Amino acid sequence: MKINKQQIENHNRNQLKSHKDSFGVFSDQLTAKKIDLDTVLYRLNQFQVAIPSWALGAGGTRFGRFHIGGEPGRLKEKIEDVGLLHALNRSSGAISLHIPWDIPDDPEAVKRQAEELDIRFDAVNSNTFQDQKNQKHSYKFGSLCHTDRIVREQAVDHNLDVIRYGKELGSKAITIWLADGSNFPGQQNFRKALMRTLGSLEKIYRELPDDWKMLIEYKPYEPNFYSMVIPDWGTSHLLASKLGAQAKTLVDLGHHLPNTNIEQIVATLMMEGKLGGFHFNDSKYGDDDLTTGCIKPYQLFLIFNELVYESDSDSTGFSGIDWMIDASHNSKDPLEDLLQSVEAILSAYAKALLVDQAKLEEAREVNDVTEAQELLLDAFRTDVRPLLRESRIRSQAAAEPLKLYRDLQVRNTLIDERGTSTVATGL
Ligand code: PSV
Ligand code: MN
Repeated sequence: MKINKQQIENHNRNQLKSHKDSFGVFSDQLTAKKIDLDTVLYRLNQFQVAIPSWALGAGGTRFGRFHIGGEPGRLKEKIEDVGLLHALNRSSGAISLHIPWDIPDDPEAVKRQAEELDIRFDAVNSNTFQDQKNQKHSYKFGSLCHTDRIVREQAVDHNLDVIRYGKELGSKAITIWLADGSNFPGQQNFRKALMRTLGSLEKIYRELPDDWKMLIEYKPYEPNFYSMVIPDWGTSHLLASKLGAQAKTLVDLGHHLPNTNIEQIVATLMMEGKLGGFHFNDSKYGDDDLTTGCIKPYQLFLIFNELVYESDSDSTGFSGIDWMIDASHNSKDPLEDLLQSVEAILSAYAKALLVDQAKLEEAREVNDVTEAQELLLDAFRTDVRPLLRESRIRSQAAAEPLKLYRDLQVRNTLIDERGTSTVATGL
């Protein structure tokens, strides 16, 4: 299925009257605050969030999976789905692939299809957290950290394959997330496991193309429950620093213990030039992979406030960060969920762009705690929906992507085209 220009234009025409009213009020607010509307719109328009290829189907838990119908069974269909999202919001112009779930059989054809839909390939992800069919050595006791050199070499080779696939498609980064760790005290020598991991990463890093990044993801627990070899940003940063300038830390919002101050981590990593990218999602308890911004929208805003602060004081600070979603869906249509996630991310970004950074700094310098807090709250409480709508209308996206998605009955069409029992590769 494809969404055409005419469908978008018809939809936007119908939204125009009510949009104009609300946007008028909004732009008056900006003028009063001396914020340049065009700059804000330009920055929103530039911002693209990559869609994870593994979040386009129904997510599974260890208790099962509920099929949604019309799932993309092949890479071609996954790209088609991202094309639908991008046509609706013009903010999802990238896809992040997971190997071996998404091995491109015909890279040239895949590239052509993506180009037609105006989609580029963001970071490619390796997978040494599962054993694949016909795989020689098991990752049951780890991959890059394994005690056995042969297993480590197999995992290194897999990562090199992933880089090769990524190069064929024009990706510029590899994301490495390791499930390596231990379930019981005494099981693993912490130092040796970390040093072996570093040794394996060095082998991969040596083969990294000059214009690529290596993104190192961390996670405190799961699937190992006593220790993870890369449990936190400090360990990721340590490895990235030892590896070199192309290695950076990837922050998955769900990979923190409850109440961790993620925005502070983001500020520190940016200060060091080591913030490589994000996996956006939200959570209540652990790595819940819920829709971005559905539980802690204020936290998301505070993260963007740090990002915007850094981008203002150093214009290079913002570029070079990979923005990706990493989510899972058990009870919602994944495409609807992804539209909601992108909207939440843009909303947090837009609000952060409204913060008066100069005044905030002044308040901080004189320790006016209340004023500093109010400046943030004022931006956070602003209804930016008219702004996001305006940005979409100007870039020929749908004023209300979710509404148009439903009006066009996209899911039903996909079910008609693909059937009810297709299963997307992924977890
Ligand atoms: C692990 O929980 C993770 O966040 C990593 O990014 C994986 O690649 C992804 O989820 C797989 O579902
Ligand atoms: Mn992740």
